[in-house]
Amino acid sequence: MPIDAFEKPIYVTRPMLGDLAQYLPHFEDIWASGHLTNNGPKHQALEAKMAEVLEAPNAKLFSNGTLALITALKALELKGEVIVTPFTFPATVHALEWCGLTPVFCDIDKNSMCLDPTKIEALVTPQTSAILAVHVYGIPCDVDGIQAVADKHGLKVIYDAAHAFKSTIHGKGIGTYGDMTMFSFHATKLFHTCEGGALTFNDDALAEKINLLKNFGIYDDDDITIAGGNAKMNELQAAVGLVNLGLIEEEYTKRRALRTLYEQRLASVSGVNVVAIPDNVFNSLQYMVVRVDESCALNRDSMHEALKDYNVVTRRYFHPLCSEFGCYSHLPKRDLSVAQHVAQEVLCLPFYGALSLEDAGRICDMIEAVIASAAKPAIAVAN
Ligand code: T4K
Repeated sequence: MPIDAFEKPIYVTRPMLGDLAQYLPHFEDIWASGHLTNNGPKHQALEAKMAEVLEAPNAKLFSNGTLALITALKALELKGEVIVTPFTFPATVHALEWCGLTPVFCDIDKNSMCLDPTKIEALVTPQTSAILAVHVYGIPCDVDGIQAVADKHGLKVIYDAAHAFKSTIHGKGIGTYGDMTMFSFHATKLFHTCEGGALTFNDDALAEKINLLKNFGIYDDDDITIAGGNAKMNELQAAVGLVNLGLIEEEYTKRRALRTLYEQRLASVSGVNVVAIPDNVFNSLQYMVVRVDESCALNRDSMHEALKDYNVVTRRYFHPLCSEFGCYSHLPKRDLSVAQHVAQEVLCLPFYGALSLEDAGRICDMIEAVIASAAKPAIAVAN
């Protein structure tokens, strides 16, 4: 039986939003106080809660994840070259460029899709100052393997955990690994503040420096001690965050049910493999990623296109690789064959709490239908 397309586009994600009434008391407080930004009471309340939620000794809020990452690189006073994954959103690599650092692309592990620690060492030079790794889709990097290489060569380790809100490894907050970790609270993230982000770190001595770096370096009325920028989260963002923190458990429950449905329905679809959550990990449930391999009757790009006919807008996060962008074409070409292969396979399916199980089931029907029509032998036309 033919399947009807959705009437309206079904996107890869939709922001988690509570009832407007839940946010209004916070907005009324802000209107009454006239305190809109610069470390106001909402900011302070969210920052204190964030350290608890992310299970990290220090958490600092930012206006977005990209500025948080740039601030981390500045705070650690990195120089020269930084070894980085090409399989990420451009912001990861752009942050290096904005700090005058040279990205050195390193290949990834075929299963975790994160930086492969066994490939890092060959890229270390006297100019290397750090490793910037991404817990892609909230799947943790091999943190022990990366730390071992970093310790051997005296390198800093920065993690981009934009997708890994509340993730843990062996029960330990993911933001406690390495020298500094960045989280994104963009509208497309499970926990969001419309735009926003955070840094977590263990070294208390960095806290004041981070505060200065995100507020022009203003030490007091008389002195600026550091050439800082402006990366502060404002009160409206923080208010949205305070409400949204109360909504995430329900969002997890809905996403878990969706994930189970996708896993069950796609288990029998040849060549479409749901990316598994590793053992001993609490996953952020940020994306519903499948890998479309060569045993599937149509390739990932064809599936992405064919689903559009049903009004299903999937995303090919993260294709093309950052190393293939024009702005990085001047960098030396390296062997990134695993990353190139992975970037051809991945597809993020619609995944958000407000998506009904029925609609997710229809999306699975559509995936089956587009594969079946691709697999049909061509009918010979008599002339
Ligand atoms: N590092 C990594 C590994 C990242 O993935 C990101 C961001 C960063 C660093 C930087 O963090 P931030 O500076 O952003 O905090 C989106 C997000 O804009 C971006 O934050 C995110 N990664 C990236 C993976 O996804 P786009 O260009 O794909 O977003 P867009 O506008 O196409 O949105 C996707 C879908 O979401 C839309 O089709 C519809 C829906 N949507 C989106 C927005 C913004 C809504 O329903 N409402 C909305 O308000 O980048």
